[in-house]
Amino acid sequence: MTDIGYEAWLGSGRNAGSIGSGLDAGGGLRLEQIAVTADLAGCGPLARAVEELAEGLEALLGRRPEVVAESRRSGSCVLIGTARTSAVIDDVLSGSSSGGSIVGPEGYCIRVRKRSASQQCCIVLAGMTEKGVLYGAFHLLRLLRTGHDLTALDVTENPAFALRMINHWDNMDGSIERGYAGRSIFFRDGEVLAGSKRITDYARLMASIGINGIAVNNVNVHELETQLITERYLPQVARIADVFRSYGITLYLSVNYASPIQLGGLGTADPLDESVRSWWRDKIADIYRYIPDFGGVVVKADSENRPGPFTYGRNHADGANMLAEALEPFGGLVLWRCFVYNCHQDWRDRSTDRAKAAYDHFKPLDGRFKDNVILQIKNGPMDFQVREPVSPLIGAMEQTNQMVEFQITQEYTGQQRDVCYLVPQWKEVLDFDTRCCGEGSTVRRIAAGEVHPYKHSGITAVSSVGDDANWTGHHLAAANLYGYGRLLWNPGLSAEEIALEWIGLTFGLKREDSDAAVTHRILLESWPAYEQYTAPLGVGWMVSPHYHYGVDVDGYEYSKWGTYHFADRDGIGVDRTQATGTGYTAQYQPEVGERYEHLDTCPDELLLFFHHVPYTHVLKSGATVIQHIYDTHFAGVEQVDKWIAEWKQLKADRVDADRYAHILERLQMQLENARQWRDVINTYFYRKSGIPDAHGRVIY
Ligand code: GCV
Repeated sequence: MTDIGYEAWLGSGRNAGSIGSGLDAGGGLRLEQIAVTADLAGCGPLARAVEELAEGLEALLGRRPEVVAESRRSGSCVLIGTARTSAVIDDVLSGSSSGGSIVGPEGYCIRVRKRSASQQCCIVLAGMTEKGVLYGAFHLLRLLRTGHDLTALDVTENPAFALRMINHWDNMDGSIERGYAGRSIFFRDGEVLAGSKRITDYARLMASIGINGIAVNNVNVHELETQLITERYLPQVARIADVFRSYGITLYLSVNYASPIQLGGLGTADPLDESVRSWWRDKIADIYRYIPDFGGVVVKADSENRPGPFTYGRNHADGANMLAEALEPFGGLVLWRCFVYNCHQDWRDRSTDRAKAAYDHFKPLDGRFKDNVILQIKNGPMDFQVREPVSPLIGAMEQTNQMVEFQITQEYTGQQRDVCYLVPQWKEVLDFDTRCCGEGSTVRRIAAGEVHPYKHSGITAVSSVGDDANWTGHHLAAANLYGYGRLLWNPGLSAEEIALEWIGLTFGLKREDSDAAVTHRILLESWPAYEQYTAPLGVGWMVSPHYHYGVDVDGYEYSKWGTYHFADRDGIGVDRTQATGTGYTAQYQPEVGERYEHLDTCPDELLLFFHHVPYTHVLKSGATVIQHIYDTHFAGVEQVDKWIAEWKQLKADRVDADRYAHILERLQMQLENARQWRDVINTYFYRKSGIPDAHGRVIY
């Protein structure tokens, strides 16, 4: 098997020789040494930073820089260190040349300093902590690999969000729920793969994009995984935590709410029962004996048949607080998921609306959760559809910590067979103004803890990684993983810029290269295209049940999952208005809810999420709903066809043969998928409505 793609965006770049401008291009930056202000006895993030720089510079310059103590530096070097270990470092940290920038605990500065005596230039990389230095090292290497001019470097960076997490949905038999890139890198045949090099390489990849917390097991905690918090498995889990720690990453575990029964032999998991509370206190103390910096637990309770406090007539605050109390002495967190809804709904019942469930369950509990609980809220009210409105629960709780959950794994967006670059979708969510504290209360500011005084906040996402050689199955799907981390560090970056960075780092292509332009276009056009050939106007859920890849218009229509489109011969969509529907729009702030409530102000792309309309309803675009369905489905397929033609035009020597062929093959698969969607959807709605396509195209 080829290992092309294993290095992902950390490969030295095929054009490494031609990049790294500013290196000895008259600027005196020959970087012969890496000078360190502390001794490197440990194997923490500082040691990792030195290792990265040494290897990265060697790959770029063709010679390995010597690693020396600061006192022994001479000539041109990279000087690295943390606060209070050197006067030069402190000077750099105390302010940028423009003055006044503040470096936070995970932040760093990178500046060029000339040593007056020798006129030699040094790059000074200073972090408040070792983690900051490691992030800075990856930043510096990124600049070098993408050919930035370093002669006037003046960088001050801090991450936008405090918690920047990944959730794996990995099971101990090695399978991954909603995984599309092979098997688990953490577990196999009931064992923990402690000591695997792959885990170290993964931690490195994640650190390079600023991820600082990873939950390694599935939120659906089955029988065997329940035992991960026992003496049987904790020693191995602790070894993974050791690797993570050296890359500045904290380990979290998903736990089974019913553990006191399943592991402790108690007759109950009632959160108010003293024996249950005491069991959890002991159990959490055990975990910390093995993993002193354990991050905390992720909990899916009373959700999709998982156990939870409802069984005992208690609420989610009771359940979460019980765990929080046990974790509090150690500084641990409870990441409590809000994906709670009735998954046994009767499709005949038109009054229950799944979209309303999370808000209805959690909003009334605001202020009743302990300080170390964070509610983990999916970005939309349903479930990671290609298009959904932002969840009205985000920002709606002033006194309860919140974090947003995205999905990198492409469960509903092509399953890493179809290309679908999700950074533009995530940016739309982050830029959405909830109005919860007046204008400017964006999701981004809420998740950064700037709108409400949250003690903890941030963003997490479901991982797309498996043991496929290239980590993500589709080579182009790695752009989502990279983009997720970059966006969490700096949500001000554009989706375009992130894609360009990724292409440059992954393929060694420069931005002005026409092959980079083709790849860039495909990425940027892919989310809109996926939306075009799948579910129109925000309606969602026309996917094959359970698998969620491929079209099945009525697959979920008469099911228990609460996911309906209500198409009949006259029209389609879900009436979620207050006036005549489920009243979901009332969960938003009035300015937002009003916009969705009325047909004339509801944006086209979410029309069918909020309204049931006739096929002849005229959209703001001027097209009728039925014509829009036909047009977008034809356009989506044409788009994929066009990518294939463009991909075939790439210059043979630019993207290597393996990746070239792999991507072409996946695009061809995508074309088949898109055609199937187009023909099934168009035919279905033509047969339902009896209205022909205005352009007379083939519909069956
Ligand atoms: C881990 C959806 C997915 C499930 C997933 C669930 C969740 O329903 O299809 O596989 O379970 O979301 O987020 O808990």
